[in-house]
Amino acid sequence: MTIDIPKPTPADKFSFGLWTVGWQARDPFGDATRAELDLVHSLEQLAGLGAYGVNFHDDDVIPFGADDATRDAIIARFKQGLADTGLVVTTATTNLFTHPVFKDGGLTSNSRDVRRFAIRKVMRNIDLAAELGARVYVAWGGREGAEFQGTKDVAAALDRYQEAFNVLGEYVVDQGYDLRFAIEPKPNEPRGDILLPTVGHALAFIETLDRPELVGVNPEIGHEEMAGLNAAAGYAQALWHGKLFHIDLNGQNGPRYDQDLRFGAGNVRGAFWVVDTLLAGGYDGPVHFDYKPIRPETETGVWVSAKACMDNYLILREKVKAYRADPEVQQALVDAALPELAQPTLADGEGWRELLEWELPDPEVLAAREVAMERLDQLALEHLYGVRG
Ligand SMILES: [Mn+2]
Repeated sequence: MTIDIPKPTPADKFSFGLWTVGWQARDPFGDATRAELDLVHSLEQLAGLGAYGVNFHDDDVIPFGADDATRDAIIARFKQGLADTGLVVTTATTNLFTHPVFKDGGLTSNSRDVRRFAIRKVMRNIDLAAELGARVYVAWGGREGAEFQGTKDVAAALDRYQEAFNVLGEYVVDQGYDLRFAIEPKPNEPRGDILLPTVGHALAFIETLDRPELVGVNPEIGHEEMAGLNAAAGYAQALWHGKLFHIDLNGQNGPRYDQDLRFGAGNVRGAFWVVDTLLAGGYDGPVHFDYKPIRPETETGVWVSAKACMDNYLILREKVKAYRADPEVQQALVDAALPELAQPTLADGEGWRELLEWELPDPEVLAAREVAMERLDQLALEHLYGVRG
């Protein structure tokens, strides 16, 4: 049985980090297995596959420390590449992790000079992001953390993190940029423990900022699963808070090193529920892939895997829609009391006093009620396995 996979369209808003396809596959144990990809070549390939946009770290485009003339020439070529391919810059971010200056973090380094240097680096790339039309500025603080508890005062580091987001928020407002920040949580790697390790930590932190409305989250499936969490549940809560500003889709097989597999590889069932959650929650931002083509592949595999990320999203989207449209599923949702969960627990005008007047039901009868949840979940699996459509 062959099912036609829909073709990507601009309305799908598929975007890729330039560092994803551009990863030369250097890892802690081995050298690069792939040559550096030319920036414009990457844009042409991604556009040819049906992508809508790209996301970049400053250093993906402009080498760290490049002089102004070099920088200007690269930016001009990048802009021409965007114009020629029709790709848009949806998102940008700052590399505060590769250069040894950031060996103990950027915005929360113990070194005050490093923190000041890091904020300046972010400000400079925010200017470029705004110039290129990015609407989201991702902040992944991979080096913001420690290996040993005693070497980082977490409370002081959070003070400095807060200070950094406050000054950067002020910068964006003062410059009149239409740009919002999205914090990307990760529990560990490259640091032993990273600050703001999960969506929940980040959401709580955001509410302490001067301009919480400017800051949301960018949950990555793999990062949540590294922490043993259900990524879809994190996306759902971020949506509930109105804080899902950006998404990083990829694949992971449980708590281990950050695999960054192509989207849909890894935890397939989890990927199905992430897509369902995004559709149900009305997420309308970039559908962004942050993955790494596996190290043994040549450039051929790079483009195969980039296409596969989009294909897998489109396949899962079809399956999720078929699941939600299936009359048996709709009945099973009723049988499992999902519509009842959507009802407020107290009626209009009721408070605790009225609740005290309510005649208590027999708890033994309630305890014995049918929940019909196995049936509902099996229907989802049958859609995912492809025996219903
Ligand atoms: Mn990752």
